[in-house]
Amino acid sequence: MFSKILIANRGEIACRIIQTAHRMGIRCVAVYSEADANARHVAMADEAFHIGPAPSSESYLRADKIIEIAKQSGAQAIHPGYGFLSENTGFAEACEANDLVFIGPPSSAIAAMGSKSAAKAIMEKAGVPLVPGYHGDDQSPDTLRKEAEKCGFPLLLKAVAGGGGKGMRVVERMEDFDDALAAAKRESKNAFGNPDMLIERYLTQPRHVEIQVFCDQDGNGVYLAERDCSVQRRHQKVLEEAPAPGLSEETRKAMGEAAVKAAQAINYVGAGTVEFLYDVDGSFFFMEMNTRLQVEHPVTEMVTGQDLVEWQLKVAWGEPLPLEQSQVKTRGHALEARIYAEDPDQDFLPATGNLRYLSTPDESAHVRVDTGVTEGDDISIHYDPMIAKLIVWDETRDQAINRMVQALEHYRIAGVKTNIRFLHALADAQPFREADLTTGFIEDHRELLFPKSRLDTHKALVLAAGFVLEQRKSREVVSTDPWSPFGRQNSWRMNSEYAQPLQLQVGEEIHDLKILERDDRYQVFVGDSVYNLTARLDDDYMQAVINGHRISIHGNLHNDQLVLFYEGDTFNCTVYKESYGFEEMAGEGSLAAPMNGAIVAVQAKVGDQVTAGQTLVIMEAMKMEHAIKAPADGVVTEIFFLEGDQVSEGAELIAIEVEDTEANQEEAG
Ligand code: MV4
Repeated sequence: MFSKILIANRGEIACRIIQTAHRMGIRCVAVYSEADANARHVAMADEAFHIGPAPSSESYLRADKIIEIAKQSGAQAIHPGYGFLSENTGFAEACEANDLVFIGPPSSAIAAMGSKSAAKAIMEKAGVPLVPGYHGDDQSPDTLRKEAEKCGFPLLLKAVAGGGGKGMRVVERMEDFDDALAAAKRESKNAFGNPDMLIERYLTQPRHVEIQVFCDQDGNGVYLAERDCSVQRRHQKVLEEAPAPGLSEETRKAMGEAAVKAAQAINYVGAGTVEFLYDVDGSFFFMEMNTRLQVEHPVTEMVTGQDLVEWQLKVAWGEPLPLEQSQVKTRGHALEARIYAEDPDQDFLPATGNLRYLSTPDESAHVRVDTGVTEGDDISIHYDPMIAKLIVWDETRDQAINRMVQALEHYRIAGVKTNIRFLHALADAQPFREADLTTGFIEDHRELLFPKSRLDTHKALVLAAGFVLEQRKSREVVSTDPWSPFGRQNSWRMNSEYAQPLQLQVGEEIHDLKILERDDRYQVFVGDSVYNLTARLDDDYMQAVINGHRISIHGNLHNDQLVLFYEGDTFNCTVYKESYGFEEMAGEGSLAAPMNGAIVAVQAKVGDQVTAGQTLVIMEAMKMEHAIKAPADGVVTEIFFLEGDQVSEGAELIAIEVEDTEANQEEAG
């Protein structure tokens, strides 16, 4: 077996590969870009080499540098992971030319699947079912028109050079064909430098079912069950599972055998995936072959009990396949959810930021977390926004779904927007439980996937108040002067009892709360309602009782940003400075940027008299505007930024000299 390999990748897949390699006693060399100097994959590796600046084109795609490092470090093989150089024929060849084993198929097999029409021709010859249509070289409009008539409508024009959903166009009737063809050719010429098209009958309700195949260097091949990856968004997989619900044993076997034939037709070696369109009537058709280990491979591992990276290493070393077909067994059901840094409420706009709080579900035989990040890491614009893969297993699909729902509730992230709540709604949606799967699942069930919060606003505000007060108490510095009015920072006089105001901003809305505290019990006034609250905070875990209803939640308060986690949902609010205490407000006031963003407007100038709550600056971050308000009455003494400037979280924006007025005294002390 190899004694040392290089991993030409980053993130979760680099970590995943290192984990198995280490278990097998293999040393691992990592490579990293400037942005990844402290990344988890670098920390896990035995040694690591810096390969360039953050952009992948200057780092993880630098085949030349990577090969040089492999040779210099004494690595015998390179594992490319997925993405980056994994399906690059030039890289596979360069490895070979430098006496390095490429842990993947021969470059000829990668090349054979590069063209859709060539791939279809190979598959047709091998007897793998194809969607009826045309994949010939004659691209004259007349021929294509005749083929379209033969195929029938609706049909799909696919770019020969396309892939992953790019360069496709549905044509509903012959009258539209000429225009659609011209447009599709133009697009494909621009996008891929090749205008050639193939024609297929358009399946309107297909599922994406793919077979995991493996071949060794002696030409033996097996399939390791299938995965259903129908739940996608813009050709990005979101939820994957194994086995595919409702697939008959005969179909599974036929599909598996077709996939092995497909792989053997191109002299495949290693891990590969043959994707099929699976139609409502149970028929299936070859779609594409992916010549790499895939993101969703863990669901196959969970149901087969096999380690696919171990298989890859063994096959690359020249060993035969660990199992024969008859020995491949599956048990139970596995699901994988991809946790992305993105904002589902803003059309899944990729999100960036710092993972200031990260708590993952406990791992067990039922729950697995594949990730490349740790708390405190930045999610940058440079790479794929996937934060982690959450994988669960149980005896039945229904139980596995329950596991997934629960595990998502235990996956807590603050600092970066994620799709966790969306995944929670998806996994818990009735049509998903009923395995009503098609590639249109997300579009067809939008109304279920963006649910209203499970917490009513008042309860959330009361919990937020409890969290803020309890955390403040736990961090309170006891004043050395027993007579100081600040000996208890959180005490204010109101109606002759000790009370304090607390301002919480949720979205655009500011909520003014008043809190009375007596013997470790609080009375929280929100609007016209009063809530009795007791709360106990243990680090990030709060047990609260609100009017007799016990609620246990986790939370994170960082500067003035509070996030509460509740049943897979988050409640976010800004805690206003003035409630921090008079001491902090006295003399020089300050206003800090609550997040990275741009200054959109400055609504005050030096010397202005401003009043508490008045908007002074408007910031924009992630396409949302945020008002920065005066914490107290005072005079603006300095403005540190201009409109249009970019500022980072915590940067002081404006200085205010707070007046020692009646109003401020009333507010604060
Ligand atoms: C299709 C199809 C319907 N009919 N081909 C999309 C990605 C590319 N690999 C092939 N794709 C499709 N090909 C025929 N003849 C529907 C899709 C398709 C799809 C396939 C799998 C998963 C998600 C999808 C989403 C939209 C369309």
